[in-house]
Amino acid sequence: MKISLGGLSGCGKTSIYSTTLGGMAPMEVKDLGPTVMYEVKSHNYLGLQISLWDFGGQEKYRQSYLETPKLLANTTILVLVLDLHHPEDFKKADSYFSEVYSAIKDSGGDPRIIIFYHKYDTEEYPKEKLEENLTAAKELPFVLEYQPESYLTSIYKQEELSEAFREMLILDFDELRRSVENAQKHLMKLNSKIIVSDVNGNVITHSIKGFSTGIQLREDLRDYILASNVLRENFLSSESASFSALSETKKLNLHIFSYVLAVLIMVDEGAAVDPPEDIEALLKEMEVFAELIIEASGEE
Ligand SMILES: Nc1nc2c(ncn2[C@@H]2O[C@H](COP(=O)(O)OP(=O)(O)OP(=O)(O)O)[C@@H](O)[C@H]2O)c(=O)[nH]1
Ligand SMILES: [Mg+2]
Repeated sequence: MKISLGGLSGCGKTSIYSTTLGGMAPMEVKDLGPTVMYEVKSHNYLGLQISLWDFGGQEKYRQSYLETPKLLANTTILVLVLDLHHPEDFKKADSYFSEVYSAIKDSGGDPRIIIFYHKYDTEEYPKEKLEENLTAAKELPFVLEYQPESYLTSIYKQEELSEAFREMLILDFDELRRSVENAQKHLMKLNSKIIVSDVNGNVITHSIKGFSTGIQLREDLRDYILASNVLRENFLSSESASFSALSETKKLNLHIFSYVLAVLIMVDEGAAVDPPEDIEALLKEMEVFAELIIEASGEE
């Protein structure tokens, strides 16, 4: 799956990548330089092989890759980023969006188009103006013509940004999407702190308030999953396995399903305990989810 990120220079593409799949904090991306030509990053998310192409937005680079159509060819999802803090550039962005899309179409591609109305935050920007710009953005000729799926994004709203990213990645996989929705429904009913991730530590959904570190799981938890997964492979030689860690005040249960999916359940001492049958129902559902993930990565 090839995702191409396009937009004018400074609109925030590299920042979006860096704070989601790249695992960086928003404060760390303040001084990024402009991207030279383009950069390609590879990721495995839910068993899907994703290559993310971040196309530099400076004029000299835009011209040069638009004249080299094979760079944009085979794009599955075209993510166009529009900077809501710079309405004076909307017209220019609009023509660029059309050019990029046409270049992909001309090379035989038929990508899904997604627009990120970006910098949807009032960091150094007045609220009224932001809303006014958003209204104007939705009237741009490219948007009216193609009516793309859209998200309001900001690197300072990590939870929403990750959610948008996650949703986008599985938009074309109906069964995976349904499984994620089912997991979310279960999580809403449970008291335990639960994180569903893939075994690489990409968070799929969770029920922990204030937990928002982009798409990647916190490093210590990721290490725990990786270590347990190695145990599963080396000692248990089974597709699925469960692990527990216990301290005086905390209990951590990890369930790994079919190599690919991890469910972490954390219970603090004194917290309300969930009925075992409800946890069991979630785990059953996730077992099916894991099988669907394997099927989907085979179809890719
Ligand atoms: N307020 C605000 N600033 C942002 C946001 N995202 C990015 N920025 C800032 O925008 C500036 C430019 O970001 P980049 O990610 O380098 O922009 P780019 O689209 O990759 O630019 P090129 O590589 O030249 O195409 C940086 O100073 C970021 O800190 C956001 O959501 N809100
Ligand atoms: Mg960049």
